[in-house]
Amino acid sequence: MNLKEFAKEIRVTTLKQLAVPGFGHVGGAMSIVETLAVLFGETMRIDPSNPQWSERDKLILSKGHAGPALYSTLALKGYFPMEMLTELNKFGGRLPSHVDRSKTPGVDMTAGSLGQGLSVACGVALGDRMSGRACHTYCIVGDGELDEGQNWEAMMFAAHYKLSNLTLLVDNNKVQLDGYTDDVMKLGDLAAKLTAFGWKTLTADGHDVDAIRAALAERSAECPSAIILDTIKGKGANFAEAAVPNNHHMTFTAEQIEAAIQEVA
Ligand SMILES: Cc1ncc(C[n+]2csc(CCOP(=O)(O)OP(=O)(O)O)c2C)c(N)n1
Repeated sequence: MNLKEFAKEIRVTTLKQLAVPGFGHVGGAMSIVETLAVLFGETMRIDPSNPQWSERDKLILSKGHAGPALYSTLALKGYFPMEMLTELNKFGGRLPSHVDRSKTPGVDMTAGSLGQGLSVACGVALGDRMSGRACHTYCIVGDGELDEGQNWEAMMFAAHYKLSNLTLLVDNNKVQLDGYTDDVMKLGDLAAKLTAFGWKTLTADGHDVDAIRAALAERSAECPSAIILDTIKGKGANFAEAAVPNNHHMTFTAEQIEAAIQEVA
């Protein structure tokens, strides 16, 4: 699969999806597009026709508000029909604003209250190992989300249990809900901190599929690995990129979406 093309398709599909309600978490959805393209396009062992396959790799989208990007990816991979994407944020629909594993085929964790995903990912990875399953668990967190202390407990846990079947992907877009992460709570040298916690730590341009792929190839077989992805909040949606740092949740017009699609395509 051409991962650059797949990323473009995810981005355009996400913009079209968000156009239906006319509002949503465009910033944090756009910053993880290339990550999802690499994971679902080539890295993860999955079977879209069998989302509950016990031998599958799992994705824990801890920053659950980025659902629209994941929904586009899942639809494009055939987990559910493309027409279902019009259900985003609809009352009683199958694509809630924040991801819900009981509603959407292919979603592995219900999220929305930030900071919990890495703990769940640890449990899933340890459970797979104890059950003798050669599965890998991927967990995407936001940089702002790392303000939650539970993440750091999970980091210690993963290192202690040498969870080499766990990969943490940090969407380091430098912005959170109400401002720059550096202004709200500085993360400092995140790579050094993760390394000190016992992780193999890598960095990559989060909008370069080849760089993400190269970082994945460098992961450790002995301990958990983390990839800190340098990203831009709202990447590819020009109206959202222009609004940084106020692009966490936005309203937008059909014309803005159309112009952004033209720019991406
Ligand atoms: C426990 C908890 N506290 C606060 C919120 C409200 N909230 C939703 S998104 C967000 C910002 C998250 O920032 P980041 O993880 O950097 O996400 P991104 O910028 O990638 O969208 C906050 C504070 C929440 N969902 N859960």
